Amino acid sequence: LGLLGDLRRALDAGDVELHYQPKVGFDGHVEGLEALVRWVHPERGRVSPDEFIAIAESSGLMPRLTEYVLETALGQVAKWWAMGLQVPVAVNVSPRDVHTPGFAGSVAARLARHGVPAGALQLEITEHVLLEDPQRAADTLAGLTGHGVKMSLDDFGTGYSSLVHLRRLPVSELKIDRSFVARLAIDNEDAEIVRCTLDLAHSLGLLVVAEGVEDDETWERLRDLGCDAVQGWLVAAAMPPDETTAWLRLRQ
Ligand code: G
Ligand code: G
Ligand code: MN
Ligand code: NA
Repeated sequence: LGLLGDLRRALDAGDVELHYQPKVGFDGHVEGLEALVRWVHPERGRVSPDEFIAIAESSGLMPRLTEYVLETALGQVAKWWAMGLQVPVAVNVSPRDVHTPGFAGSVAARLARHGVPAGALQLEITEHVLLEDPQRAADTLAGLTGHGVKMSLDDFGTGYSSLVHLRRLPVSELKIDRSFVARLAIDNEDAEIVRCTLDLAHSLGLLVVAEGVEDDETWERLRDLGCDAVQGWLVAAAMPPDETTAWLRLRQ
């Protein structure tokens, strides 16, 4: 209970940070960055996003958190674009956000206010977005892509998406969940799941990002399987904004 009030106050005070984790192609090209929220509680220290996001979801604070993350990320994107570091930034949004009336319009208004082109923003959604009201979700996603915002399907493989749903959704990227990527090099079944997911996604014209790549062998297997990009500690963990700026400069 105390944690909810503390989180609300931290959002009001601007004490919640965003770190940024790169997505890179196999030639080293930076495809984008994912914003990941970080909160250091004054007494408890670092609180896991899994913990406080669950609290925000169940308490109705999620819209406020998403608004905060979008504002902070777009402010940062505007700075990077002004510096010539023109890399798209992905923001995670919850299923609840996508079902909030007016969400697509509010994102478009925020982009305009920050003077950021829509192509600089990507939104990552999980398959769970489809559970509640698939038609409403599809309508909101169509609204967002209509404004030029790119959609990415996160944690793929952990939910209940059928091929039918995937085909109907206006997403341009699919992220294979790290639970399948982690043991790819040693587990034949996981390797087969990744191979099939790549086939499916490519046949639908989607770009595929593998999450949680930690070693060279996994990187090589993914490259050989025709994966498009990777994200993981092998490349970089999520970094604070200044460190991300330095990292991007080195890559240019
Ligand atoms: O690195 P990590 O511990 O950051 O993230 C844990 C989980 O929290 C992941 O499932 C990630 O997608 C989610 N997450 C991180 N940042 C955000 C955010 O800003 N919004 C939402 N909705 N989820 C986030
Ligand atoms: O659900 P989502 O994919 O948004 O979650 C991203 C989470 O995965 C974040 O918590 C991030 O810190 C974590 N993560 C990113 N790269 C790696 C990695 O290479 N290994 C592991 N174990 N976790 C990672
Ligand atoms: Mn994500
Ligand atoms: Na994710």
